Amino acid sequence: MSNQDLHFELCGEQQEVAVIRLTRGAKRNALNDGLILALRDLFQNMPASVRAAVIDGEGEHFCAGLDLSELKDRDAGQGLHHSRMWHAALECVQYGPVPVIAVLHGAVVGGGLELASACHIRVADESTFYALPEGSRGIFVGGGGSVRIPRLIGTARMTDMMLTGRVFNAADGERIGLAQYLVPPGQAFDKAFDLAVRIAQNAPLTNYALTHVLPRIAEQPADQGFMTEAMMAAIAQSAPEAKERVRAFLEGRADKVKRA
Ligand code: 1HE
Repeated sequence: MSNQDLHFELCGEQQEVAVIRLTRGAKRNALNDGLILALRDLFQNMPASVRAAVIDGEGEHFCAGLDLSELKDRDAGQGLHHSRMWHAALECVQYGPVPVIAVLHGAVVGGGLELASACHIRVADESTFYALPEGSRGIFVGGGGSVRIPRLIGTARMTDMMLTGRVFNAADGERIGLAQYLVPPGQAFDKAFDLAVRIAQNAPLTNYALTHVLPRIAEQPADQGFMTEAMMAAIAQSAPEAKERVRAFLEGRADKVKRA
């Protein structure tokens, strides 16, 4: 992967955390085709040491969404394929090799919210604001937002955001489910990184179950979901690592659950 607008770094004691940063701050990290393809390539070629990833944006804003300067010359067929390209890339984020944490600050708008929605955890600082300006630009979401965002906040709220241009601030964003964590300004990266280090310590099969199997169970009718759950549970518990972790608890070598 080489793209001047995307920075990649391996961090953590065992290089287990990938830190990915959009570095197109001058354009508010607007996502052009090159950047979307670079994100796809990066998640398809993640080094084997990586157990969790963090996505951040340079400057005052996480991401201003689609690079609107590339929109103007496309016909309908090209638009269809362009949207499908975003789908393929964000699918690589959501169903990639590791859990991904988005570090949100400033604008998280349009395709920026679509990218954030493809991540598994969103940590926002108090400067964050969320919008879907597609409605006022005369276009529609095309990066999977109509599928993923209603699953986070409900169809009615997304409809409102697009029909009226409603902007949610950081506190309201956390309240309605756009972010799972809300922290003071400037602290989202550190919080996300700590979470990534923690997640990286889980059994890889458990993380796989959570990122690849749980969302599918959530889409299944209950009867099928129970069956998929039982099969995943059986696979997870049969791994030697699971047996060792359970033994460690029973022998007093593992942490208890502590009060929040
Ligand atoms: C851009 C983009 C962009 C900024 N495409 N160039 N997204 C939007 O409709 C959001 C459009 N952007 C904004 O509303 C604002 O830029 C922000 C609130 C994000 C930031 O405001 P601010 O005052 O900090 O920055 P700015 O002065 O508006 O922008 C700085 C530069 O970035 C400027 O370029 P310059 O050459 O004049 O310096 C802007 O033109 C440029 N810039 N945002 C291109 N989005 C898969 S479908 C998804 C569909 C969508 O995402 S639609 C929503 C698009």
